[in-house]
Amino acid sequence: MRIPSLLLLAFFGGLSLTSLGQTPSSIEATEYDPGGDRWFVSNGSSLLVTEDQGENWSFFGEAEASHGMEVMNGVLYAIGQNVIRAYALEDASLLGTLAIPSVGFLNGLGNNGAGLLVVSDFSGGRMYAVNASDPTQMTHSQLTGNLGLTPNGVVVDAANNRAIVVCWGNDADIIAIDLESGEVSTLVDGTGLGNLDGIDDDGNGQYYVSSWSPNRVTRYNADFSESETVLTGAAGLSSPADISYAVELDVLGVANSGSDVVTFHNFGDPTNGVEEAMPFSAVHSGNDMVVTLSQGETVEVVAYDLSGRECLRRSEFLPAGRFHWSWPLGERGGLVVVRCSGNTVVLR
Ligand SMILES: [Ca+2]
Ligand SMILES: [Ca+2]
Repeated sequence: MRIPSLLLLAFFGGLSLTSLGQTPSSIEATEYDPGGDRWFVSNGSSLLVTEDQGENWSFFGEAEASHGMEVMNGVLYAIGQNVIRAYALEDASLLGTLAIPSVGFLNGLGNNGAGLLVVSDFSGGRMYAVNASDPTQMTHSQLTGNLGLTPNGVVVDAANNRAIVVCWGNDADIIAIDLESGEVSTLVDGTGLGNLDGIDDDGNGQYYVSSWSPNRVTRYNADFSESETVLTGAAGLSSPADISYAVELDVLGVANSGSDVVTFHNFGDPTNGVEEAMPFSAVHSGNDMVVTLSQGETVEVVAYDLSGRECLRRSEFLPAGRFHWSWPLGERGGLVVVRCSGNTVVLR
């Protein structure tokens, strides 16, 4: 029986990974795992995980990360002192490693959701593509020559087949690299910000960028023509390094390298998570999803697979009553988000 054995594995895997009371140190990057609704943080020579947004941290097996991390297709990819390692999300086992020759300082990591990683060499000034379609046999290719810049955080804009990279230094730039041609273009020629570190997208066409000078997170629109400050030191930022936006929760996680604290910032509907007086309920029951409405409402259902990619979105008006829908993810893992009247329920 496939499902019970997987459940047992997840259960005992979870037990064996739990050791209480770890305190993050030497942190640089955080990454959201939508399938497990948990966050990872790079911890120098180890890798910690939290299921309660930082109240409790435990070791993620023997995994290690010093810099960028990405979750893609059931795998956590992590940079640890210039080596890229692939870990199975289900049990933290090491699936494969990749050491790219002659690099200076691998720092930021992005993914396209379809087997491709993009990594920055901060001191070498170069960008590399990593074919991770088989995490046990990762291969690399050089995407650019020396940019004459200090590339740091990376996010892949899969729809436009490009990597977007934020750079270190004064009045730092934001650039884009075409993933087919390697052609480099400048999206923001001087942000007015110093020492950009992390970048991620919100799944809705906006980009969040962290900077150290000043301590800030800035939100850009899709073509980087407009920006606004959304977080400052007052929100707990301290040398904010790599960041991760959980599109399922509308929460931004920030690894603050100055304080060794991961901070979490809600950019969603402020009524999210309020369970009192909810006009509807949604539960996952066997092969079905059961939605119960006390009055006629528009219900939106969005399903995400284990890598966080949206694989279904539907929205329709339903009258009061109880409705059985087939479970949108079938046999696959992931999350289903049900929204109704400003309330959100997350099912898995
Ligand atoms: Ca990243
Ligand atoms: Ca970084």
